[in-house]
Amino acid sequence: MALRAAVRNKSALSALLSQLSPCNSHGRVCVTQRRNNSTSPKIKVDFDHSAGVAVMRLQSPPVNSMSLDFLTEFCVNLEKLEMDKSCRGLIITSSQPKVFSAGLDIMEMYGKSPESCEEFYRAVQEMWLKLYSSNMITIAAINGTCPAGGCLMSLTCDYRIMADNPRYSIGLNETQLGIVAPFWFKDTMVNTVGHRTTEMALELGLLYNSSEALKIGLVDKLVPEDQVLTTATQTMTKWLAIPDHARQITKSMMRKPTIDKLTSNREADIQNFISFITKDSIQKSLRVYVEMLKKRKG
Ligand code: CO8
Repeated sequence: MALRAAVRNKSALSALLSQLSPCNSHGRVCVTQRRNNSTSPKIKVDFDHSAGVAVMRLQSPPVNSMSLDFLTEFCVNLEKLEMDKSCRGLIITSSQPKVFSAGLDIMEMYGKSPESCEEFYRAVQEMWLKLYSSNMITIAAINGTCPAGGCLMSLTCDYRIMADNPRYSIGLNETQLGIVAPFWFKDTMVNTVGHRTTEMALELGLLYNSSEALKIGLVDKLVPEDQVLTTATQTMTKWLAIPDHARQITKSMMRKPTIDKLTSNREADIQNFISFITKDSIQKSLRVYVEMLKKRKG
């Protein structure tokens, strides 16, 4: 609960951040949370002080689905790095085999009260607002499949490197679940690949394999899977060579209108989500999709 309150409240956030402890040796700092329960952290951050670059590993088995706890932990860690002026770059990758992130945790949207839906959706907005407006250089090292919310998280970064593997897919596939990508998901994709490609991709809920994703500019580079992280580190060096203030102002100039659009419509967007997701027909679509996932497994 403290984590969740922290995302909503700045002073609670500062108190919580002060509990985050540096550990480890060799000049690297591993930021983990001192938690009162036994749940293992869903996010692991290694901050290399000498390079000024942090690597954030998504480690929420089995598929890094973004639950409320996951998103809250993500935001707290991001805020901590953002406040540390020595951290200039952030690489986001997955510790789970074959999956970067399965997107939003569907179970947070299925059979939940309007209050729970609100808390969850607010956390999704918060993740996007924090990451899209980050002063850090952000690189997604996509080492697995990356649908829906996972795709959004990577699109929100400055640069995307994906494993060259035809079995890995990426895209905003919401319509396949019978749901609609929020306008700021759509805007983030439009800002990356343009209007026409986004229109078709979103209407059809397309998931692209890695080479298709490169072709439409959904990702910037493909490399063999075992080189995703090293390539992200090398790419980071290139971006670090640009003076921070000039790059940050430019990033803000490019992204501010999109960010302002959500900031000024945030409450209406939440109400819209609640009334949509709690509809019987939408709940039925989610149930069918979850059953399909389970059947496919068997
Ligand atoms: N949320 C919750 N549980 C999930 C999710 C998810 N997104 N994805 C998978 N799981 C569960 C599975 O049901 C399964 O559970 P169990 O073990 O209990 O049967 C377990 O995770 C493992 O899944 P798989 O066996 O399917 O694992 P695979 O390695 O075979 O496949 C995939 C991994 C490809 C990621 C596959 O799980 C998959 O396709 N998942 C669904 C991905 C998806 O469609 N996500 C969309 C989520 S919606 C979203 O992100 C944006 C919503 C925007 C808001 C809308 C406003 C209206």
